[in-house]
Amino acid sequence: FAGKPITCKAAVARGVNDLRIEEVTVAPPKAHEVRLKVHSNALCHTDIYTLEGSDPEGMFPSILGHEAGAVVESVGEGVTSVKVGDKVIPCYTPQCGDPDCIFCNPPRGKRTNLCPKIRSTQGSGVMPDGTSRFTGANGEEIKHFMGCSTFSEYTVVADISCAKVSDTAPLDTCSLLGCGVATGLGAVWNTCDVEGGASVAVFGLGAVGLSVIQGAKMRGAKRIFAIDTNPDKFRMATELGATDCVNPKDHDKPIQQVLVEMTKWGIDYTFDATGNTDVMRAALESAHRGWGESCVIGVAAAGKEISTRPFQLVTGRKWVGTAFGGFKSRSEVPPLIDDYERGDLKLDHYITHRFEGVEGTLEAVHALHSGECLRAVVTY
Ligand code: NAD
Ligand code: AHE
Ligand code: ZN
Ligand code: ZN
Repeated sequence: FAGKPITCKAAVARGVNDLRIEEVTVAPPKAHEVRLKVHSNALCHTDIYTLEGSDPEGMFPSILGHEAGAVVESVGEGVTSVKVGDKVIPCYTPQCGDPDCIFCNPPRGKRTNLCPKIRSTQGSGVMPDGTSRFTGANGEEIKHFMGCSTFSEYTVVADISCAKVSDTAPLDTCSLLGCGVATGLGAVWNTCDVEGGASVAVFGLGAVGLSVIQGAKMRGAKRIFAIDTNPDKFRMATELGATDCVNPKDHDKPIQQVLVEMTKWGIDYTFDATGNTDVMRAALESAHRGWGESCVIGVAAAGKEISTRPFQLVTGRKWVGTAFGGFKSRSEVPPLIDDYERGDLKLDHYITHRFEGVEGTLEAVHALHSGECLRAVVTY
């Protein structure tokens, strides 16, 4: 197929909550682009958030999906970082590595993964040259999403978005590291750099929140609070290392008051993994007087804003946030799958549901809505 368009199946988001399995045509990759055969896709809450119409950058028709394991089918001119047959994780946060990119290079770029090289076109649903590689059955343009669009048997991404992994890496497990699980681990390890002995609280126990717990336990955090309104999430949280499970519905006081009373002065590091702005406030206000740090991971719906009394910051709390857990995608994600292959990083417990074929994407959406699902992996 190299150099020629490919017709394949994709789950196309036609409008709010309107996901349809359709035939699409995927054009060959242009310069510095890579066409991928998607092997497995895990569903992240952010895909649902966009499908539900909550994303200010959301567009229809588009091909969503951004947690995947894939194989390089063909490459465009000038691509040297990957070759046909390589296994890759498409990453919505690219890493251009250009010598003049102040985000990719030291001194200050050492502290961030927010390479802006293709961010504006990515947010507009097109490739860096301003056009789409997807065409629908009626010849209409279909937009890309988050630089990945992995709800499709084939997709085209920028070469700087492809993290090449080992030839032995299992592509279904790789999908988890394309977003949610890498984000939770990185929020703890990179963004907050949690130290051994610290106390940690996580609000929201989906795959993102649970990977915060896993990362905190691996760092040697002593007390780990797991907070969710769905008590079914507490079993896995405890298995991963949570010491205290708290359901806000069991209390008639604000949850931040409950947590501060349990600890006297609050918790060293708190994380929001719900996307609810009231919960973000509760997480900040549960942080320790004098030094507590609260990290926003959750993505809030369009128009939502966060607030607190400035006194909360005056008295030493910090409010921070993370994108993709601060991981520089191409250099720092592949070692995570190496850790998995060596048995040093457990990941299998996040896959609670499996479906076959692009059609399985519809079932995956139902599963994530059900509250019983951490990650539903669809293998094409
Ligand atoms: P999920 O839907 O699987 O999990 C969310 C959890 O939050 C559920 O267990 C739910 O019961 C719980 N919850 C909902 N309301 C709550 C409340 N008021 N109090 C306590 N718990 C509550 O979602 P996920 O895939 O784990 O993603 C979590 C969030 O992180 C989403 O907002 C997603 O968009 C975002 N996200 C951000 C990044 C990033 O880089 N910043 C990356 C991945 C996901
Ligand atoms: N499009 C939204 C913002 C969405 C958002 O914040 N996305 C997270 C990743 S969620 C992954 O599941 C993120 O990392 N954002 C950084 C970026 O550059 O997009 C909006 O508000 O417009
Ligand atoms: Zn860069
Ligand atoms: Zn995601």
